[in-house]
Amino acid sequence: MPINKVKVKPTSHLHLLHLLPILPILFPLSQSILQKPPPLPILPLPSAPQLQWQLSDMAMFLHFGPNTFTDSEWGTGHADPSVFNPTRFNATQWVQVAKDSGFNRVILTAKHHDGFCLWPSAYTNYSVKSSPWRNGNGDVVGDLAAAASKLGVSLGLYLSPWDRHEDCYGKTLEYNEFYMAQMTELLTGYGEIKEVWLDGAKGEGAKDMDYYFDTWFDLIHQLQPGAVIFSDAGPDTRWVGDEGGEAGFTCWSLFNRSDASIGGTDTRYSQGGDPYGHDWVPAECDVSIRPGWFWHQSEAPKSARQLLDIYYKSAGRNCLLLLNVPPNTSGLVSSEDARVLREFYELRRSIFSYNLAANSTPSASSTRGGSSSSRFGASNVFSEGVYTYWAPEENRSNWTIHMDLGGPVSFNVFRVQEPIQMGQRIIAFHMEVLNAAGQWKVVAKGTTVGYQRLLQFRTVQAEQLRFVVDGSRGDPLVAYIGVYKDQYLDSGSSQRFFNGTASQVILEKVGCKHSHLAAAV
Ligand code: FUL
Repeated sequence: MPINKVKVKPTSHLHLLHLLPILPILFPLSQSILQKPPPLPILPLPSAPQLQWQLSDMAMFLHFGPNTFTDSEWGTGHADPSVFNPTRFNATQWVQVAKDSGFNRVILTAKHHDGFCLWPSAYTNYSVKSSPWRNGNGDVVGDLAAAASKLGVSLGLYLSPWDRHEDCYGKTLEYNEFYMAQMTELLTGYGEIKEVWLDGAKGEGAKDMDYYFDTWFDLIHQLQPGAVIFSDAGPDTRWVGDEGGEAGFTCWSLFNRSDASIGGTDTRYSQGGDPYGHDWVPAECDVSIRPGWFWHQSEAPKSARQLLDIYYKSAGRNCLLLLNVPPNTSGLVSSEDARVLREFYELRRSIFSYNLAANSTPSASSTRGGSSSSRFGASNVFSEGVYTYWAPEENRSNWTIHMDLGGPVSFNVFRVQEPIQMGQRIIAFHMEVLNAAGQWKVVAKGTTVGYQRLLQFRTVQAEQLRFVVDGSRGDPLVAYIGVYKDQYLDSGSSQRFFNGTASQVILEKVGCKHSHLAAAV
């Protein structure tokens, strides 16, 4: 191919010399228009599926199977498949209820401990194909996958390791092959699966055997690279350690997987995570809307207010809230549950859709790249999402964001978020307001932030507020700050408001103030 040569007339550069004195006038900003790059992230960091999972905020758990019909929680594994016969089964209704109440992820018990499969597995007859439902031609997993995909909701599946039905349970090699074959059916036959839930429960006296967890994890990640794997010990999300939907007041996504085991949870370690952890394994808080995980005629759902309290203690403490809503014997989410979920949605909307600080102009103790830099400026804390954030100048010891609210504002909830894609950094913080006597008064103290921290307190009226970071693993970054009025917050005990944990204790435990742990770990 011919190359076009362009002839350049040789010129002397000497004639440009006369421009030298006016160069600063011609290009006055040549230095300052260069952007300061973002700071280095601090390890460990979330993977893309972990980030996507965390941004979901909540997921809906669906416990459904023979237990629904036998009024039990842990089926023996010997219930006759003929009991499974939901007369008005409609997976679209389940997903619609989830979507209408603000959930964009659902997780189904494809197989619970009783071993009954809600899809027609080729490896057992103990499944929907032996039931009278749709003459044995139904597939709950298939219907749910289709409904979720149609309504744009993500799907997760629970496949219980403990199987009380299958004869091969207890024979290590045989059962691991059987389990992985079932997992393969689920992860290759139903489109994209976003979460695989591995329950560590196993009843006393159950046959002894080894689960080949590492092999399972590799298989799952091979077949569904976008899925997170949940278990007591990760690898991608960890059980919070209780079934009340409550995370620790301090809750790190950092964790040492090698210090945890599946089926042998150390509740305190799981609830709080580990500021020195080398793995990113955020916590998931599972809780049921009703006393049981499966639907029982005699049980009623919690109130919307109770669900909101759970939300504060789970999604408000850097976790994902996994709320179980069990379909009933007709195969539908009960109307009482749907009503409570709708009220729960309205409560959240009425509180969180209006950030009462958003009209103020925030200023910060320092800004990365200088105070004129909007890239890392304090006003970023009002833009939704984690990808815009305030960053301070390096090596400062004061990290404060000040807000003039422009007039008296009453609020009783504080929300703060970190850009977790950059690592979890904040160890402790407080929020204070200027009182009528011109003194700063601490209203709320908190420890970890992570994806989202919500704090409740008695209503204060203030014109000015300050968010102060008291300790951090590195320069703290703040993605969002909001103050809200929760009209429904009754005047509970002080225990409820400050949650009983002094952030000073945490700082001492972690062993630093304004520390830069990152360098140390
Ligand atoms: C537990 C199980 O034993 C319960 O039945 C339920 O599935 C819950 C979510 O996890 O470990």
